[in-house]
Amino acid sequence: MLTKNKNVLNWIDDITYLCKPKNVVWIDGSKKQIEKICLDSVNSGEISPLNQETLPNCFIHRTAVNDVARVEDKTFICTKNKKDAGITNNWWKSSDAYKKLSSLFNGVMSDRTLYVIPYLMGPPSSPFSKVGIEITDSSYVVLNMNIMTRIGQLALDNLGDTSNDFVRGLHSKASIDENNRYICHFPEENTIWSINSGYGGNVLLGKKCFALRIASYQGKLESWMAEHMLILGVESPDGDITYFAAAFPSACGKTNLAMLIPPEIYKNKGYKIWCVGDDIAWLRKGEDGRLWAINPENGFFGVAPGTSQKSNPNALKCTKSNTIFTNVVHDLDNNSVWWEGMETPPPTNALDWKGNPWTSQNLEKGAHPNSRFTSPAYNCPSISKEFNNPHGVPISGIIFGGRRKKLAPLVYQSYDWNHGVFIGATISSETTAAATGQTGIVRRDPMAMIPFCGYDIGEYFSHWINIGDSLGANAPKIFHVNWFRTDDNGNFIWPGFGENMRVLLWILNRCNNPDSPAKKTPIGFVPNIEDIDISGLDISTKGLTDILHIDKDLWLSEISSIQDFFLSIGKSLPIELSKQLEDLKSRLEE
Ligand code: OXD
Ligand code: MN
Repeated sequence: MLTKNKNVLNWIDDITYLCKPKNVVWIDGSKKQIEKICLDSVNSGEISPLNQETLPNCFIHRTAVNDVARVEDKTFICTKNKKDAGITNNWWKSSDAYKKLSSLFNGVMSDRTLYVIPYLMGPPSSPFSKVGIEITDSSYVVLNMNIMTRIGQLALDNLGDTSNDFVRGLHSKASIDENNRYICHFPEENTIWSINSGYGGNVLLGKKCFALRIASYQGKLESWMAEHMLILGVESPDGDITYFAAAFPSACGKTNLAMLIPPEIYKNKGYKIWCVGDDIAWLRKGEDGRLWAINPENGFFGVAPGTSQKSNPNALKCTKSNTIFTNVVHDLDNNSVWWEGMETPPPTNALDWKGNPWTSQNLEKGAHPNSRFTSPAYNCPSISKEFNNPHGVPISGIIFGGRRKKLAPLVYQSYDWNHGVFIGATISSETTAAATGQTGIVRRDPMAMIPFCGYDIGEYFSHWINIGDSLGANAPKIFHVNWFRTDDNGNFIWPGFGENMRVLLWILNRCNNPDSPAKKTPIGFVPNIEDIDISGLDISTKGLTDILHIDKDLWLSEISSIQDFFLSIGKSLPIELSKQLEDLKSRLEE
């Protein structure tokens, strides 16, 4: 037995009674056990081994064709009262959800193994870290959780013999029936039930389900924050490292920024970028009064298409060993993988993500646009030395980002914390062709948390304001970036990728030296043209002037769109944010 903890054992007994598995396997986290589960998964066809010389310990998996992404319309926050879920979540009364899902889970594992996966989110013995236990009938989930979290005995040791503070996650693939697919969160009971999916975001319960939805609610109760943020450190030539956390809606290049490699001219001066995390940050006030952050995960669940030597060489390196690929192209000649956006030519003898013979002549894409790699954090060449530090890293700046063709300038800084909360609360992106049929629609995605905030979004904004109050003068500075401004022909003006380093350096200076240059504008502090180094770049001074320009008329029309969004939130919208909106309006009208 791995634990004496009665809270754990009684719960496992209850779930075993409900799901009636053929047998029960506790995951201890040992190499030997994982190797055996890998072998069993290969034998059952769940995964296939890739070329073990070029891609050691790498495997490929295909999900069901109807099961390739997070299902937001089937994702529920289940509470006693509707108002506690707020307007941005699907709500289900918790007693009704348990009733429906209990009938679906009843006997669902009768011909299967039930795996018990104890896991730890965060470094061992860290005040930030939390324990979860996931019960699943999927060996693919076991193998992915082994990469994404710290699993096994160490998690139970962190929990101890008496604590009841662990998240109870139950998952079954059942029959992958999309009509009975439900991803249910019960924040009031630290519980997650997920059924009829095998896709990562719905079934690796430590990630979005626990580390964001449940954790955001825990954070509100316990005075900390769970955010959809990357964490990176910028090392200056003198060896000082300044840390930032950054939130972007999907398809805005979060993993690319987290693993950025500085352009030659900065590398030669001695600048380095260290990656602490690419998706989730848990933040809390430290003993020194500053805001500290950890990455609760232990790996990357990255989108494969578009990951290339140009966009993200470090991510590409992450995928060279100990990686599970899901829904990518299987190159049969080399027994390796390929996806759209890779620089190497497409394979000529290959299977697409559905398992059908495929060549690049085919009209359909070979890899699913949401195909993924699951790679351990230690594979990342730029992983931070502080990755496992139980105290985390001190955050000097928070960066929000969106995708707007004309509105938001390349970068700007808020006047203060509450103004920064307003900027985060009103993050917006124009939809891309890849995401929906209709392009250019403006979507609000506050703090990039729309699909992930486990409670009422207005209360979540109040929580942000309260955290700022408690940090006072130690609060990180808050910025907004937009890499996506276009010229009159619709071409991106800013080169992006590694060159975003140039913007990070302005941000860095603003954090470390309050007198560093900036221009005060109605929307916040914006760099002067000469404050962003464009030497060696294919961008003119006019181009830079354009992307730093603030078009007052556009901003005034944005005000009414923000007003509509705020109205939709209802009574829980904090007064501080309505005040920020009024102040912005009057500054623009001045
Ligand atoms: C992710 C997401 O998978 O945000 O990280 O959807
Ligand atoms: Mn994400």
